[in-house]
Amino acid sequence: MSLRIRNIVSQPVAVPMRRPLRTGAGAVTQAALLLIDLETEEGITGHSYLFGYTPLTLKPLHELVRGLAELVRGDELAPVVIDQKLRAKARLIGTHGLVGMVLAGIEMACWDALALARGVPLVVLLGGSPGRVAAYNSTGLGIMPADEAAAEADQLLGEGFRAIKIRLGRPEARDDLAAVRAVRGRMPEGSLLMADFNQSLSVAEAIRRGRMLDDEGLYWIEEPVRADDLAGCAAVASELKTPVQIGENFRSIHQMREAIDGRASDFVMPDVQQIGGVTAWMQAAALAHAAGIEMSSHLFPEISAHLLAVTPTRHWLEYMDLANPILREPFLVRDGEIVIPDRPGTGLTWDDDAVRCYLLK
Ligand code: SMN
Ligand code: MG
Repeated sequence: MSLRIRNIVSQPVAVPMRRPLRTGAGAVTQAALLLIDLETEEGITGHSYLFGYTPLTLKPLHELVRGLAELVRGDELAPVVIDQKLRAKARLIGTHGLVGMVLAGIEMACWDALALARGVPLVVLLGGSPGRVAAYNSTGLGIMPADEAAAEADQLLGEGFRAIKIRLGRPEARDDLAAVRAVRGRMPEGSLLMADFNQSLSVAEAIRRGRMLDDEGLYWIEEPVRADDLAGCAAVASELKTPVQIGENFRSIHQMREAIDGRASDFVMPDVQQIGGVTAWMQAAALAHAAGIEMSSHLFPEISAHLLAVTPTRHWLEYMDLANPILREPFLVRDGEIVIPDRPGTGLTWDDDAVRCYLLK
């Protein structure tokens, strides 16, 4: 049975965060989400959401969804074809930034609707099977004093995870070091600590601070310098023993290919929204596979779980709970693994009462 797109609508919500997060690139205190519903003539509705980083982006994103929907109304629900059509229409303005985010959101909603129509989880449509994916707890450990970080690490591990991530980039390197040591001191043998600078350092400073941290047992150092300075990333990666991780700011598979070609990092972690959706993720997974590089996810744990399950070099899923307050059935975490729900589609459905409560007017 083929489906036809009837309409694509969206709702901007500002959702409270369980643990507001201070990063080296500013604080995230509420989750600015755009909930997308792709309605078909046949009555099946696909869902996806975008993360707007700040509520300021939500109205423009909402307007872009409305405008782009006009271009595919009545079209057959074929995610790759729809995506190619919309990308061709957006070629002059380019497919980065807010436009790129909306293209990815529409594409993800197409895949969800298709999986719903087939009656299978997205992972099954992609050739995999539902199961569990190893996750690290990224819901806290913002930039905060060392003793508070240690206490928060206890909470994050207490949720059953064996890997967590700390944000770094305090004004003084010694304060980062103190926080890492305080957190490490609370972690059981065999558990992993990732660290994220959110692009806050110069190349020279990243090498200096990286060397200070090199014997602290960090599993990776993420985005030490500007994400688009691939040569700078490569310089840092070649100087440090600790693996360097980048990817949440890859805006296309082409940028990811440049990063891999330039040996900008040891690991990669695309963001499904920024890389361009499900199809782009699968292509990114092929690039990482061909290069023999471990690939993790960034945000969007719900759809990323399906995608990582069919990613040949799958590494770690970033567990964030940003969308939980507006989900009817938040995804379960068991023993530090996210459980891919054995229900059709991605498994995203909105809690309508909560959505009404957090709707941005
Ligand atoms: C991050 C990015 C965006 C929002 C919150 C946190 C961070 C991460 O870079 O990798 O989790
Ligand atoms: Mg990051």
